[in-house]
Amino acid sequence: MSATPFWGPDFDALAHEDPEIANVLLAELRRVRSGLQLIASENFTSPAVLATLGSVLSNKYAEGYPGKRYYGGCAEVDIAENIGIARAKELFGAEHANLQPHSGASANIAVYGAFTKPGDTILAMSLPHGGHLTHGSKVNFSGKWFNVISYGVRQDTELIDYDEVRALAIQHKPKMIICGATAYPRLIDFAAFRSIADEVGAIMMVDAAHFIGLVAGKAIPSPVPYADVVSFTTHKVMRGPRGGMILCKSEHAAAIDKAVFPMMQGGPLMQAVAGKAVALKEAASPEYQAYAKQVIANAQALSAGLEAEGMRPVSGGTDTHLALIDLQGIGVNGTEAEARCDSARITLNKNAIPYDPQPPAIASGIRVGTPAVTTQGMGVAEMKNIAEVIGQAVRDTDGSQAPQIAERVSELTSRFPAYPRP
Ligand code: DSN
Repeated sequence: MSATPFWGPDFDALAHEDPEIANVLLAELRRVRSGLQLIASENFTSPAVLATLGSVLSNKYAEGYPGKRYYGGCAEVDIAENIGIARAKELFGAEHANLQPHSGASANIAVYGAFTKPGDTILAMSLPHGGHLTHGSKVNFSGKWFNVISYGVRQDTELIDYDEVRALAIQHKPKMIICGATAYPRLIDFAAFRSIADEVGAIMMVDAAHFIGLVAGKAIPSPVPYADVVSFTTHKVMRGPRGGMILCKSEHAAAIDKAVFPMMQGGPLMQAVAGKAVALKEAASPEYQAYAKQVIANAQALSAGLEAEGMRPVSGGTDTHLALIDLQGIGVNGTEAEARCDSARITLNKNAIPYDPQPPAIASGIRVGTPAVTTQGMGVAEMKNIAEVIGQAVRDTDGSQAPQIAERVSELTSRFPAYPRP
């Protein structure tokens, strides 16, 4: 299909009209091309997805749902949203899909809105053990408006303590039980959560933001058959636009749709809804399935490589796209490690580890993820190199090694460029 007369992303127009912001775009492109992006929640979305995000769909108000909008002129965006909904249901085997949440946090607020009211009891994983802000943190709406009971991981295994989850559920009778995490490297036993939820009559919500891309690629088991509702973001392993999505059983469809709009949001971002549709098509391909498997193989190789460098993987390794690394054994904290890696153009984040003696702003660990480097085409051999350069960087107390480490990083990124030039 011809690109003309398409009115799409026009960098020259931006550079002419607003060189300051154009320079930010260029500098960010240079940054990601010249360094290693190991933030577990980031990825490089495809040019096709980027094209939808920079399109005229950004202009359209479309409050409501396809065929039931509060604005005229929605015929074209209806097509995009209907295609996206159909693709989501097909890819995940879901009974209902809502593509409108602006983000993962927005999706979660909508789930709370559909199933609970302020003051209700919620059972969710604690943030210091790998949960998420919206799972009951005191500084978040969830912790302020709900009676949150938290479960965590066992100190000896660093795995979710399902006995504790069950005991807390029986004791507190939560309205909703949430599973899903941001810094838990292992698979979650959805059948166990279903059984606990059934035992106490709770709604089972899975926040699958981190791992839904691995589910889409059929690389790990799906929560969809077990959960009442599954919320997630579309920009992590899934490689779509920044945004949220919700899947649920048919019986909850009306409640979820009403909670997303009009309870929690107004007009959807139709450029993002269309971008989600594109990403869902990409995620249904055999190439994406191979990618999802490689993401895990790479995370396992990176985790093992970091262990060989003297850093301890929490829970002994990973089944997913991320590893949580305890740095206490090498006498470095998470903040120091993050800054030292940054100086060598390795981007990762400090992260609390379970039972962390340090406050979250310092943290004893780092979290590394492989979605972005795998999109660049790197494999297990490169993960060994990356583990070595991280090992060098975190011990580089005075920054004297940074240029030499950055040189090794450049060697890798030049062989596997992000957004290669055509
Ligand atoms: N902030 C995201 C992450 O990095 O895991 C989760 O929302």
